[in-house]
Amino acid sequence: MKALLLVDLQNGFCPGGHLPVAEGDQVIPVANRLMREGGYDLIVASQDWHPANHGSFASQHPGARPFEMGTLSGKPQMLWPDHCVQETADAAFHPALETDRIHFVQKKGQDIGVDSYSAFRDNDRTALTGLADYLKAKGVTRLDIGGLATDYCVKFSVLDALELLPGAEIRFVSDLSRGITPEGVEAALAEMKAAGIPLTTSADILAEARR
Ligand code: VGL
Ligand code: ZN
Repeated sequence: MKALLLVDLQNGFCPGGHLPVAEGDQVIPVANRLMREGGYDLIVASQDWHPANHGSFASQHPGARPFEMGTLSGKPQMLWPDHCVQETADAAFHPALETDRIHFVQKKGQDIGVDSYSAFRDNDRTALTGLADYLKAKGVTRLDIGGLATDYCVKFSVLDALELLPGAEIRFVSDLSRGITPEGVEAALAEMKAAGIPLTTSADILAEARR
C-alpha cells in the first residue's frame, strides 16, 4: 500500500498568506501531478488548524514579535505571526489543490498550549493525532512526504513517520517541498539524511509509476 502525505498545502503558507513560504504555491502543481499519476493507493493531507488565541502566535505574548523565540507551556517556542486560524481563508487548502483526490485530512495545532509541527503528534510528543493509526490500519508500506514547510512541519512529520510506522519505507519528496529559511532547510535535509531518509523527486516517482 503506497501512500502520499501532503503537509500543510494551505493558503497561509503560500505567497499572500500569513506565514508565507517563498515559492510555496509552486508545489501545488507537483502535488496534483503526484496525486493523479504517482501510482498511490492512498492520499492523506495535514492541515494546520489553530484557534485564534493559539499560544504559538506572537500576538498572544505581550511585547513579543513574530519570529522571536518565546516560551509556551514552559518550553522554548518560535513565535509565529497569526496563521491558519480555523475556518479562515488562511487555513484553507490552496484553491488549485485538487482536494477531491485526498482520502483523509489530519487537522493539527488545535490545542492552544502546545504547537504541533508534525502531522503525527504534538511537539511535546505526548498527544498523537491519529494519523499513524489510520495509516497502519490501511497497511501502508511506503509513505512519501512533502509540502510546507520543509524546515518545520515536513521535517517533523518525516522523522515521526519513521518512528511511528516501523517497517514502512518513508521518503522525502524534495520538489514537493519548500522551506521558511535556507539555513533551516539545509539543517532539515541534514537531519533527515542522518536519520536514513531517502530523498526522492516527483520525476522519479512518476517514472516509477509508469514502469
Ligand atoms: C508550520 C510553523 C507554524 C508548518 C506550521 O506548516 O511548517 N510552521 N505552523
Ligand atoms: Zn502553525
